[in-house]
Amino acid sequence: MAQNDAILPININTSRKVIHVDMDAFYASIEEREQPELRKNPLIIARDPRKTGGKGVVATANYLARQSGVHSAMSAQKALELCPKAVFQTPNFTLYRAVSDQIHEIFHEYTDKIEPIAFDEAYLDVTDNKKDIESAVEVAHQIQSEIFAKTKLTCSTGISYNKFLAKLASEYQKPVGVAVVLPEDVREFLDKLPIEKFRGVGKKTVPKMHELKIFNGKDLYQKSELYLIHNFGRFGDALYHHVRGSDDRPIEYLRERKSIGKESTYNPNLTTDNEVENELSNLARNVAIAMKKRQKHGKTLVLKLRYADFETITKRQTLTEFIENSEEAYLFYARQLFEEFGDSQRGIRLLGITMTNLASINFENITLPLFKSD
Ligand code: TTP
Ligand code: MG
Repeated sequence: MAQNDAILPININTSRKVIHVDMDAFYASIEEREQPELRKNPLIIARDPRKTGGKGVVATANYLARQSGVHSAMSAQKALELCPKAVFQTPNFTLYRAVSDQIHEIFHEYTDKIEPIAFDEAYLDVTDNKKDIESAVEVAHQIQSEIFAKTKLTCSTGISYNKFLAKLASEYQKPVGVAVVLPEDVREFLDKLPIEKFRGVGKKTVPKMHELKIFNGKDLYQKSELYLIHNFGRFGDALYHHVRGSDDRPIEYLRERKSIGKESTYNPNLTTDNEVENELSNLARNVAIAMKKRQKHGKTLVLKLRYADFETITKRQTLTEFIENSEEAYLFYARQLFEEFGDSQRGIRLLGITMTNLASINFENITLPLFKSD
């Protein structure tokens, strides 16, 4: 052990509790749930290559089809050759997206620190969770049960103190797994891990690793930081840290916000309605971009303006329905408020548009466009 310590110059933060959740055969399981008779067949989620003239790629396949060697990203034609009995199902993204929203709602019961990676995959930081559950393994179990109760779908979860290890853990016992990697088990777990399982070691890197006689984590661990940087550049440095169980990347979540807005100050002041219109249009566009990024929409628009003499007023307009998330819609309501309460001739030094009364956009509350594009 002392020997190892000597080559462990890095501080490893083991205080976080990270869960990686990944749904099992996601698209395929949803289709099986919708049409249970599909369960007994190999099922491939792709357009049928017999109907597309051989085009298309496999999104995913159920586990039965995977036994024949079918996998994601393979051409649908090749999949048909490997598994001629398979049923092909055209993907229904609207449905998958709705299930993804449902899963995220469940995550939010435990934490808002959620980093989505794909429709069916996310990292959760549950170090401080909303239910004050001490054990991250317990949180993972609860999430898995609740997802199953509400969607009839299974997932696998991996728990550890960083993202790299949590993800490896979730793959470890797929499907329907809950696997944990504790700090004291990291060495053993990573020593045995085939090199191709390390994050970022893809098809191109594997042959080079093998040339350097690196076949698993144990081989990788023997290499110095300089050696890995020399051979793999910055990625080599990441590997050096990962194989020691160190990965400080944070869970990159979007903070829940009560309002989203943009404002600008003007020097010289704006003095004409035209200038105001232009600036409101810029603000409306930037608010629409920010709202889209967070997948939000809102019912209230707030216009803020400050005059040359520093008098500041805010006026709001609240609708019964969500306001469509677009530059045009925000500009429309901001302009209405300005026409009613504003006066460009007094000189305007600040304008702001803020949306409040926010909710996540989902399939029940989606808004219809206000303006037709004709
Ligand atoms: P994955 O989680 O990679 O696969 P999976 O959920 O189908 O199976 P597993 O049990 O191994 O996790 O991807 C999630 C979904 O994303 C998958 O159901 C289909 C879609 N997908 C594609 O459309 N193309 C791809 O190349 C991959 C990898 C996934
Ligand atoms: Mg998955």
